Amino acid sequence: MEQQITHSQSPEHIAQLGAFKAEVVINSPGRVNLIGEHTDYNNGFVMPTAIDKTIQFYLKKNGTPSQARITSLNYDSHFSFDVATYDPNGAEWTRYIVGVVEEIKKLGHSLKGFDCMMYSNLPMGAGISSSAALECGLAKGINELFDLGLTDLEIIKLSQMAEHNYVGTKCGVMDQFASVMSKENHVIQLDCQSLEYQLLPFAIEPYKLLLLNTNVSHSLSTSEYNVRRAECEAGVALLQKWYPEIITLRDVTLEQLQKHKADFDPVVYKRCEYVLEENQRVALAAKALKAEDLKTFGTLMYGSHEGLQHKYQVSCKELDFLTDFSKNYDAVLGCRMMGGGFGGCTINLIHEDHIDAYVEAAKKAYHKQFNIKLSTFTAMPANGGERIH
Ligand code: GAF
Repeated sequence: MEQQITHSQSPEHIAQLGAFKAEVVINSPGRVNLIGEHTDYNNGFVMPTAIDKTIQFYLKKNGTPSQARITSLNYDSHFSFDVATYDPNGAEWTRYIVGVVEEIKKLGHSLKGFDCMMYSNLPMGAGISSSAALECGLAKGINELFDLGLTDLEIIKLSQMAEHNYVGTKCGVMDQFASVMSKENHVIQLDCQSLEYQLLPFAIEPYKLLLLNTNVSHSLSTSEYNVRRAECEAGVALLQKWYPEIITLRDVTLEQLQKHKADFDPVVYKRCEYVLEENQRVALAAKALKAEDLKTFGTLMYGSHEGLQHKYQVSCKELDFLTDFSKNYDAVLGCRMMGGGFGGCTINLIHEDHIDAYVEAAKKAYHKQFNIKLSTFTAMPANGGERIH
């Protein structure tokens, strides 16, 4: 049987949450991305959706002028801070929280004291964006609790800025957008430049999305992420010599890039080439999805992985192993690494009748190769963050 990652909601947790008497409860999801990786911060195209793995936030005002008390039930950790003053010295997970509060304050809102309990069934570090679920869920919860009137777009952008300014990852907008704007049974085709989007119906029966979690998270992920972003910006700066109108890689054609190949540092060149090709793959994938041509869609997923592995170089041996492994199975139409890279999950487009046998074989092979346990779960498109109480 496929291994399910479940809420480990113990009777004590349920009792604690009952006694807490939340005024506001928010369900905030993680996301998958079908295709369009590392394109968002280059103003390109992506195709994510929220999934049914979430962080739940239970919030209430606590009557203090400015004391925030946060509890993570999963980790049994507590953390308090003063919402009126900024202290940069917190543990990493607390920086997402303080960052969201600071970014809300920058929009001119002043907050009072509140208590917040969090409960998650979203695996951390698996590349399914527990960080966006955390930022956006908290922002939405504070918005509802204090009736701030923030729009969805403000929640998305302030959450992204919390990650830039208080965590240090210069992420794009994809994860926050998916966590807030997704709709059940649809994927989002998002233009990260204009933030215009289409909800594409996602009827892929008898296929399913299967995530294989490598359970590795290599320490390079944040530093290399920012390096990739800088490499893309270096490519743009060079191209501006000939094309001053260019602002991001979104404005560049493959022909323009190829014409100046000799002037490029070879590493920067292949980064830029990957991004332009990946944008094209997203457009082709949207077309294939609309035509219910899942075979083509799957081939594009493999193309995306190939680019991420060789040109963008954000994959790792565990992700490459699982992607190569999938190629031996006709039931898998496509597979690729997902998210920032250097660990986390592969996303697989697989025939539902073959999931159990495939998972068993993949677990065995993965364990034999790396001596690491593979965890797996299916994920289908779900709604973005919602107030459920
Ligand atoms: C991470 C980032 F947060 C996203 O913005 C995106 O760039 C992704 O990596 C790669 O596509 O999830």
